[in-house]
Amino acid sequence: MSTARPAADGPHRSGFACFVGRPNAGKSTLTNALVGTKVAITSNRPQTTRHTVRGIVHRPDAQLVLVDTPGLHKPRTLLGQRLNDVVRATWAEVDVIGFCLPANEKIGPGDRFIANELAQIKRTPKVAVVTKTDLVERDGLAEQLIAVDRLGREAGFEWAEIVPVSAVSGAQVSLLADLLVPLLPEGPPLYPEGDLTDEPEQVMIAELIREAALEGVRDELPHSIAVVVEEMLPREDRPADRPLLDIHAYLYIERPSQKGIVIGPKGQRLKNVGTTARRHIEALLGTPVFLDLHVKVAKDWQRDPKQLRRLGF
Ligand SMILES: Nc1nc2c(ncn2[C@@H]2O[C@H](COP(=O)(O)OP(=O)(O)OP(=O)(O)O)[C@@H](O)[C@H]2O)c(=O)[nH]1
Ligand SMILES: [Mg+2]
Repeated sequence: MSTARPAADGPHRSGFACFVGRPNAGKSTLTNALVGTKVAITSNRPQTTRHTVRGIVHRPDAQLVLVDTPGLHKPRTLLGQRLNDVVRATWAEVDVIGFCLPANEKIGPGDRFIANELAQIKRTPKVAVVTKTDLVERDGLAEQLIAVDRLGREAGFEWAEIVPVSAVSGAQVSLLADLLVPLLPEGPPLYPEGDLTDEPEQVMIAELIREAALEGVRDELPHSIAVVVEEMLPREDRPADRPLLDIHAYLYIERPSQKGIVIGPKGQRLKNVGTTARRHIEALLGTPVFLDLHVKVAKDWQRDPKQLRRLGF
């Protein structure tokens, strides 16, 4: 089940590995753990990731580009369909597919559906990544590894590897990178040294705001939230040693009734979202930020092609 680490003087390898799996399987958390920094937002709400996010792992022997994808699910809206299309387009293009399956959840129809789809992509090696191993006992993990092995065989393919990992404890995370690298083609680095992602700054900022807004909201609301950064401008009349960046962003929801929930009593919730997001944005940019956040209704945007386009889907 394991491939030896290539010799340090072996060929340099570079390429793309995508993580796929059901919503909430731990794909983005694992991407961040491998890259060593937060490139993708995460939450305990399903369908957090809404576009592919590339995270880059630099090693002396290889450059491994991880492509985090939205969770594959039964679509209920046009947005859901678009997200699934993005996942399918991605796995057709990468060098390796990492199928993430949580150690603490029984394999279900959603997983079998994905496995059967993956079986169609014949040439691409498939690695089963059993995530969240910190949440299960040894016996439970052993059972899950056997079930995952069977899942592959029933779908008609052999896993190139089956790797249990915990992105939270860090267990086996670097082993996973060691196992993915030999599956990449030989080649020079694809991204400049030091680049950890190719996400535009504006997109990362919008994502950090959305992540803060997802915290603590319930039911369907997480799906209804979209964030767009409208403007980023250095504040004028500031001394060079005390810069301030003004960021104006809109938080979109789908119905007027959701406004009150997002804003909270006396605006307290929105204020907290702003404070949390600002701290993360300042850490990302390394500069003080004034975050101006407005809530707007974009009626039923998840089902409306025109609005989806405007929101970048
Ligand atoms: N205990 C534990 N929790 C984890 C681990 N990895 C992820 N989680 C949690 O699982 C939840 C989902 O994680 P995400 O990384 O956002 O999952 P995802 O697969 O990217 O989800 P979508 O983007 O919605 O498809 C979050 O609450 C994470 O903190 C892990 O290794 N251990
Ligand atoms: Mg995700």
